[in-house]
Amino acid sequence: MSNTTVYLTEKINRLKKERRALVLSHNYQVGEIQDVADFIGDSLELSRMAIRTDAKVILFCGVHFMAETAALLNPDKMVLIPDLTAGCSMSDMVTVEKVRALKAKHPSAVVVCYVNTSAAVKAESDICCTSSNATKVVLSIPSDREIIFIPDQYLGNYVSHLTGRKLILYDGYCPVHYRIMASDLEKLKSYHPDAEVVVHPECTEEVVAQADRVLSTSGICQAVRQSPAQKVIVGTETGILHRLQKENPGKKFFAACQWCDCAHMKVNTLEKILWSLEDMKHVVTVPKEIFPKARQAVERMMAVPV
Ligand code: CIZ
Ligand code: SF4
Repeated sequence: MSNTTVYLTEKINRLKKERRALVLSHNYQVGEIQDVADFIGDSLELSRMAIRTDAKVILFCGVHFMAETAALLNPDKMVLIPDLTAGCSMSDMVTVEKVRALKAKHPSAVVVCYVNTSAAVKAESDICCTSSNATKVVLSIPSDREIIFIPDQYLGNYVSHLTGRKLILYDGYCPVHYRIMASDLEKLKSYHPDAEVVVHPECTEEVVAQADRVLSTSGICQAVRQSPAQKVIVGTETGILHRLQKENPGKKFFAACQWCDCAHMKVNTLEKILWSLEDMKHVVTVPKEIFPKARQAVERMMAVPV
């Protein structure tokens, strides 16, 4: 750990006590942010953590839609994000107008939105889902109903395949997971034939087809902990490797793609976390016109038994 990291970490730890703030880190954050956080997890786990805590200030180290989801579930708490520009390329691919156009084309369809959407898009949707519960959310919808699934075509395709439900898909995708090439994965598997292959469902069908397990980020962490495999090829954003290596020091991890870094996730830095706590910025709020409907979509998801 560099001197600067030690210095910033100490300052953050002191200030978070003073501010009585809870620091949450997504599995994709850089290692030093994960190390200073009170909890690491996926977006839903972190939002749930925010509900459970007595802390009145939540510093959400992740991207904007995640902090917005935490704000929707914690209206009485102050939710901060280190950098307001931390967006999500996939979430930007779907707008309110585009969802309305799809709904006009399929007026009786139920709209399922991936958590990677803005609160405004969630407000246009009936129920939200994450990569860990998408299958259960889709199966909770009566089988005679049409379903529009936005915005990730790859997650949608995978869920459609698992559930046998025909989904009306949207053409969104994650440009970071799209970088994982099936041909590279094939080569890596040939170098490490004894490795277990775990990938995220945002990957393309060709990559998913080569995986032993297809899981959300926290699903990957849990599966790796429980698996006897000593070598693991990981197909998702590379920030997760820090957590995997820390929790499983004896195991060897290989990134399915070395360039699988999300620029949005990586705009957060230790300095920005410190500045956030110093100045109590940047507050993430959801406009009151869309708040009730967006919250309803998230609450309906949380009511689906896991
Ligand atoms: O919900 C999350 O945190 C996302 C976007 C991915 C995952 O699999 O954890
Ligand atoms: Fe969005 Fe992809 Fe980055 Fe996740 S990894 S925040 S889906 S751009």
